[in-house]
Amino acid sequence: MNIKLISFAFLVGGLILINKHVNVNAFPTSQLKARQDPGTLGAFNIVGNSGVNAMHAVLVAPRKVVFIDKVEQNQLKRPDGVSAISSEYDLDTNTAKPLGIYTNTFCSAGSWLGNGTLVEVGGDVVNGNAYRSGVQTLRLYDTGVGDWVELEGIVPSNRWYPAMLTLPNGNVMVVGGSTAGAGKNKPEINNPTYMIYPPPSGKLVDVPLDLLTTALPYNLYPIVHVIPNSEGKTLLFMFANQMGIQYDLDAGKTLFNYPNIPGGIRSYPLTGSSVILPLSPTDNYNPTIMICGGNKDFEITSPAESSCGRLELTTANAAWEMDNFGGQGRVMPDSTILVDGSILFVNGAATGRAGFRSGKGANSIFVNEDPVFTPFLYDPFAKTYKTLAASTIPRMYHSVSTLIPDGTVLIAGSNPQPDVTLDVKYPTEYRVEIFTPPYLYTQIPRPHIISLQTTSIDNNRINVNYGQEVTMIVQIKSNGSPPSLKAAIIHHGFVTHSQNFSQRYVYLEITNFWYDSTTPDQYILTIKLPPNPTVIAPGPSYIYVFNYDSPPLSGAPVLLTQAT
Ligand SMILES: *[C@@H]1O[C@H](CO)[C@@H](O)[C@H](O)[C@H]1NC(C)=O
Ligand SMILES: *[C@@H]1O[C@H](CO)[C@@H](O)[C@H](O)[C@H]1NC(C)=O
Ligand SMILES: [Cu+2]
Repeated sequence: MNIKLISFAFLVGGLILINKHVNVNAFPTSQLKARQDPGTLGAFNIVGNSGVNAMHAVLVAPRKVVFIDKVEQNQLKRPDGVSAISSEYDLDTNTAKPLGIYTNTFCSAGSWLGNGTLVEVGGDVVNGNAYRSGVQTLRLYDTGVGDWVELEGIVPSNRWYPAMLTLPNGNVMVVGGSTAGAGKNKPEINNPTYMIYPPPSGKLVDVPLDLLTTALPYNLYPIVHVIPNSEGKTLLFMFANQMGIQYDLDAGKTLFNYPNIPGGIRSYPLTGSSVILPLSPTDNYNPTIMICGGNKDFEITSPAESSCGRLELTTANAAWEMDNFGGQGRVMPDSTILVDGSILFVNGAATGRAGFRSGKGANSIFVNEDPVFTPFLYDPFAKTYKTLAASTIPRMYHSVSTLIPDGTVLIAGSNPQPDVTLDVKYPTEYRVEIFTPPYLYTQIPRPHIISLQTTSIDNNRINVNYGQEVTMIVQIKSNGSPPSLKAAIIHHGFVTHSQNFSQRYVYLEITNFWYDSTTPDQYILTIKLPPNPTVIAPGPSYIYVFNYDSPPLSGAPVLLTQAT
């Protein structure tokens, strides 16, 4: 079906208008809050082998995830016979194939350019004959090419444990890190600067950032998010240790300091996780950051931090609102926003910090202990936690979690040691799990997104623009009872070390909604995309339409750009 057929059908009276021009004020906030309790706790299933340890994970297509590891002796080999450190995982066949990385990626970062190319930066020094230095390497991955291109030595300073972010103009920002590996950072190896790629001046340069000095020694993998605003300014929330600032990137200056977060330290190796809670047009995308877990002391017996803080980033004099993180301390938790806007907290340890084991075999001493097997589902509206079904696999240092467009969550990795070790209590972990959240167990019919702007949904990204109203055809086998639809756009981000660079969840206004009586179970919707790239990063995202809290069979892949 295409647009012409829609207007034809409308003329012959085949379309029944259910809800014309739902304006922003009438956008049903009550519906956002109404959650179905399906009475189940979800389930983990082990589905395959990641080939390399999943230190980083990034969804590159609806059914494909790329993993990146550090240099180590993985079973999966590159064509030249050397152990691979990056793989592409196919979610349909549950198999991993090696990708071509030739420089040391321990521990780098990544984020999408607005044009849909993934950028990955940094790492560690030369490793044997097989891996060249990665500390000044910039890597590019295009879904069309399906493999890495490495630009060695182009990064002006060494970057180990930097953060990355997609900027509203589509460039990426690389923030901080150290110039060499360290258990925790120190002044001699600190890199208190950021750089932007592609460089606006034509030449890659490092720009000083004071926060990265103030927050020593806990400033690695800093937390960085774009603050939504209607003026289109590039305002950033930057945070490390316990300190947050608002930074004006256009002016190159710190505007003010936020209050310090109470409780423990939140940055590597006392690693916590951050998430910008779902944004909504109903309150003009008022952003709330939530930062969870970490630890108080750099001490391997220290219990993990059992608090989360929520802070409204654009409310004057806002204070941190603290809770007990569902009653369970975690260091290195992963926070994954699900299709219905709830947050899944998973993975991590109840004791210790990020880092490698010392000693061998039975004498091993792990710096992270007491793995937390149970995920918590957090409702950002009710501010409640629900304990879900547990995994059987410890997932501590170097593990990941990411949303898949079918509404499930891929969970992989854990490797608290310098090289592949299988005969220890917490071995190098290759098993990939899929967690099926409770919302997939309801009897509520799942929408099937057939087309977007007349293009059928497959694995290809459909080009859309900020502020655009897009038409979608959705099938819902609702047995006569009317569906209750909501829509959202999700930028899935780049996941590593409990951070999720450029992650974003934004509710979308449904502006029109018809039932197409000419085709059984078929609905036609128009959906309004966010107004500007400070609300959600340009580049690859997925549009979701869900019925009550029941996710679609798959989100629609789009490439979101500014109209030219
Ligand atoms: C996106 O921009 C980068 C940097 O300029 C370039 O290397 C890459 O080829 C571009 N990707 C596409 C799909 O045009
Ligand atoms: C990162 O955020 C995106 C978007 O909210 C989500 O889909 C993804 O699963 C998140 N993953 C983690 C580990 O936070
Ligand atoms: Cu690491």
